[in-house]
Amino acid sequence: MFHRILIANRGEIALRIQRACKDLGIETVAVYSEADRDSLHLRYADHTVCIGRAPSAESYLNIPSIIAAAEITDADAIHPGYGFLSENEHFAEVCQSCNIKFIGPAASAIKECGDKVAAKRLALAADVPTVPGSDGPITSEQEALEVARQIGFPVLIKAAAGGGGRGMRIAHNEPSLVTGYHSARSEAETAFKDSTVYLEKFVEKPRHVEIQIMADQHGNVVHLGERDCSLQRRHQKLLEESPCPVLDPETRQAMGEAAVRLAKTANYFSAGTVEFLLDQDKNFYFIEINSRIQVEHPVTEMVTNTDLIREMILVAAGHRLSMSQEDISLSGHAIEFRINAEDPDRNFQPSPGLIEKFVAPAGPGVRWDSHIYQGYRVPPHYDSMVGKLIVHRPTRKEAIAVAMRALQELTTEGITTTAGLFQQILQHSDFAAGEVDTGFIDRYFSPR
Ligand code: MV4
Repeated sequence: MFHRILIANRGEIALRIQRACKDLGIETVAVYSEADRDSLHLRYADHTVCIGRAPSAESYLNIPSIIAAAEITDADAIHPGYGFLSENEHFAEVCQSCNIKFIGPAASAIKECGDKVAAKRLALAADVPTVPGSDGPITSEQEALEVARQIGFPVLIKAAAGGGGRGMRIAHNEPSLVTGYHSARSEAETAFKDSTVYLEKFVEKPRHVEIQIMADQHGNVVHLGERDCSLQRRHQKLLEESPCPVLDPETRQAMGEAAVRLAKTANYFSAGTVEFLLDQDKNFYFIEINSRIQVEHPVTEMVTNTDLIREMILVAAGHRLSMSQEDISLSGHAIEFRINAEDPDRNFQPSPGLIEKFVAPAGPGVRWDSHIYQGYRVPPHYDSMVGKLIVHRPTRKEAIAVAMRALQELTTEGITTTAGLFQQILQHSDFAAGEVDTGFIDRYFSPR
């Protein structure tokens, strides 16, 4: 087993990984930027190393600094968390060549998942349903028009290096397809230095349902049910829940098995997420694989009674999965609320600053994953998430009731958060009925 793990991240996930390390009896190294000197994850770490200035590019994305920190402190593994270097195949390779275990999938798997066209080919090879479309890169206006005539409008033009909605264009007719083809390519070239695009039929009002998988280095793969992440604003998830309120057991099993087939075809190990679109007729289509632990992993931990970070560490050390598919069952309903330091009444403008008064939510059915405390100053340099409230109860209705109570308990004076918005959402009749698709927030909660 590892002796000492360096956590190449900040905020709540740095703390979450540190807790898993402590529970396993593994020492931790916290790295931090100059803006994070007062961060909670430093206080509990066995070793701390400053890796650079406030901007991420000079600290949490600075590969030489992070590797040097691992070498100085004699860490034998690095957990990247989510964001930052977590899906950087080059970083995974550098770790390997420095004899430091990267706690995540193989660099080759990160690369394959990062290329949406390659990932879609994998899905086709694994007999996993995909959205009708080009099944490969589109290289000319002519080709785009031919595919669109075959599958019918509306279509989506997507960047192969994209994900999270960047470099995406919708086209309802041939002229807008030609325009969209060129603008998607140039946006992708600017954003990713890769102008490769592909084409898909546009699925109307889909739900975003993703399957959590976990795999070891001995070929064992399990799925841990789904998360419904349909409640998003501009491709930013606001809340996630498990199970999906509208998924029947047969579809759940079919999606789970599809995700496992895909992971096996890719020789994937570690934690991963297979994203699907669920259409209004309950058909599911593969869209992307995320080769990292995700922000929303706690909802899966709550309903499956597992510790995914612990499992990731064990699997990276070469252990076999601690569970088989038969051991995994879903119990109750969990919802996660991303508490962001943002003002929903000012177009979600960031609201960093000093937290003058803080009280954490607690009590039955409540989990609070956060790095903030009274007197902490939320720095303006990073993403605005200051905590995750996770509720878990036997039924969705009870989970919503506990969430209302917990959101009222949460006190963060000095900064504005999204907690108030969630109280409004929870009272919406469509949400209570589980009737949300990816357009819900823009329909009801965005200023026009
Ligand atoms: C789609 C789609 C409809 N049809 N693909 C957005 C980000 C990326 N992960 C995939 N996305 C979508 N792909 C087809 N063929 C609609 C979306 C989409 C979306 C997906 C999940 C959650 C929120 C969304 C908001 C807008 C569009």
